[in-house]
Amino acid sequence: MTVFIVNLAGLGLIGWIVWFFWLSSPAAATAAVSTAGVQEAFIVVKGGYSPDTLRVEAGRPVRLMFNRQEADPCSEKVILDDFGIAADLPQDAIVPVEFTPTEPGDYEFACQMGMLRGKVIVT
Ligand SMILES: [Cu+2]
Repeated sequence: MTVFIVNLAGLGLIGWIVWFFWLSSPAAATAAVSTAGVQEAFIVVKGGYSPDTLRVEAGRPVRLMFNRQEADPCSEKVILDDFGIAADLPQDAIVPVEFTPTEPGDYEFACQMGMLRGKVIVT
């Protein structure tokens, strides 16, 4: 009986781990709208983008402020192909990247090698 309970607890734990790491997607951060009507979001670059998913509205300017907090050359550029943007991200600086999405959709941003990824969900 004890063995059975232990197995059940183990299965429950495995299920939780699978759910937590693979199935649950973190809620997308919604960009804050400034008084000038710009949708602003602050993104920390450190082994990835945090947050890595942003929700904005079409037809309004977006300003993503990238703050790279690492020396890893992997993340020294951020590319937004759909908007023709390639920005250098000096370490510890805050680099604003501005564009205005006109069409709803998912727009990816990534480092120059495509290893770090994030996306802007335009609705
Ligand atoms: Cu990279």
